[in-house]
Amino acid sequence: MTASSIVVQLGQCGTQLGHQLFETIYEDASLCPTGLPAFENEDYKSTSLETYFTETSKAQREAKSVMIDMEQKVVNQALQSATKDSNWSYPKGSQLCRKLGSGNNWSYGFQVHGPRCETTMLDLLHKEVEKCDRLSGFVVLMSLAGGTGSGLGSYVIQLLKDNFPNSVILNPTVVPFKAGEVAVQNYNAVFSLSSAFSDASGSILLKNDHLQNICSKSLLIDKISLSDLNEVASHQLASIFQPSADISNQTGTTSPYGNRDILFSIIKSSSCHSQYKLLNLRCLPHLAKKSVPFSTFTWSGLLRNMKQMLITNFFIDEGMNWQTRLHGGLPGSRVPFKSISNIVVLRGDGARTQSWNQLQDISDSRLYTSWLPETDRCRLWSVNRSFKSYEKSVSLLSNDSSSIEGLDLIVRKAWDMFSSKAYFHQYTKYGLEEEDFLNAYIKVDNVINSYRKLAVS
Ligand SMILES: Nc1nc2c(ncn2[C@@H]2O[C@H](COP(=O)(O)OP(=O)(O)OP(=O)(O)O)[C@@H](O)[C@H]2O)c(=O)[nH]1
Ligand SMILES: [Mg+2]
Repeated sequence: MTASSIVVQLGQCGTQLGHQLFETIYEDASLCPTGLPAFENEDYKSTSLETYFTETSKAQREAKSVMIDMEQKVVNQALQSATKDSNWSYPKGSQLCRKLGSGNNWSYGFQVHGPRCETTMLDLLHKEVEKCDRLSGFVVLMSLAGGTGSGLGSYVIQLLKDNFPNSVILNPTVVPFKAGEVAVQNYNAVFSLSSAFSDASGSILLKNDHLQNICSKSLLIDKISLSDLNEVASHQLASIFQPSADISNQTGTTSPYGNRDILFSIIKSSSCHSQYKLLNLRCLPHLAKKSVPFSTFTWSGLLRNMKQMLITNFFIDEGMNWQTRLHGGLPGSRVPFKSISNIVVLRGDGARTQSWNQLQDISDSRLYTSWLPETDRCRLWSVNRSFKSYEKSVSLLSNDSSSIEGLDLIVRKAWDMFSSKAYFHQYTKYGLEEEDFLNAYIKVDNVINSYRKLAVS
């Protein structure tokens, strides 16, 4: 039986990104690609829709969603857009709004809105869970920088852990632009990361800087909007969330969509555990819509570029240093980090007949820490169905240390502010204490250091 995933959309960013994610999943599920047997396509469609949508008594689809923002505007926009433009809708009464946001203050979201909204939030979550015959877990979407998504989001993740202890909590979270729009974004990010490291099963970091780079360099968009960033992020998330089969140990003779408990499969195959829960997502190709019909790709070409993105720590296949090699590269072009695990997802014609030796070094033992058994390091998931309009695509979900420099910068900036007690009172006035700041720093720092040690393991 297919296990359901409930998407919890928090704050402006989580609400908007979640809306786009449902759109992307629904759109992809509804396509009828040529060259695929009709029964396989039907199976793909029903597996996808059963995971993320409930079928109503009128045979319509409702997103498995709980939407929480303390301001109404963005939630209303999402509800209206689903009514007007989509073939699916949100469940009635599965949204929670108040009159006032959290003013970009994690402390307000966590300490004030959290306890006030706890009963209602739990009610909404239980109601959605009761609709599922079998639950895989929760996808909690939010940004690290604001107040509601980050603060109330941390509170919700804690609630989920306490109330649904056997469910996966996957936390794709948007990392703010480095240049930053919000003075206190680094405080908020440290508190939310610390909470996610304690209570979530895994966090996928979606960096606004990377999303913007893809929009400008690969999709050739001139004036980039938040909705452009969300399209890229949703495309990437859906590329791992949509049905596929793990063919790591066989040659593809079993059910084409073996991963029927997708969140569990992601967490298990990423080898997430207490100090290692940071996941990075890369996807190829990203192309301007008008170029898609004129582009052809080979599996070996896509995998070669993906491998180079991995070892050069790039999130786009342009401007990489091709001198960086796993072995025998130029001096100074050493691969800078190690992975705990990688999931490679292939979608498109011939994907199920690809095998390990075509993975182009992504499974090379030099990329991995030595303490994890070889069989747990790299998984190959595939499906012979094109994804959205791409005839072939490759995604890579890595549990690796490639994000720690960026996180370290966030921690150092937050620490500098803390040392001079900048904006400190805005947090303490809602009940946080100096010790809470220190504990959050220590938690995030410990995780960064654990990943750093991988490089020498
Ligand atoms: N990718 C992406 N980033 C967004 C979006 N909306 C906001 N952000 C980013 O999220 C951060 C601000 O968080 P918001 O989600 O707006 O804040 P909030 O959770 O609503 O919290 P409050 O408004 O303080 O109550 C900034 O880093 C923005 O760049 C979005 O739709 N997509
Ligand atoms: Mg807001």
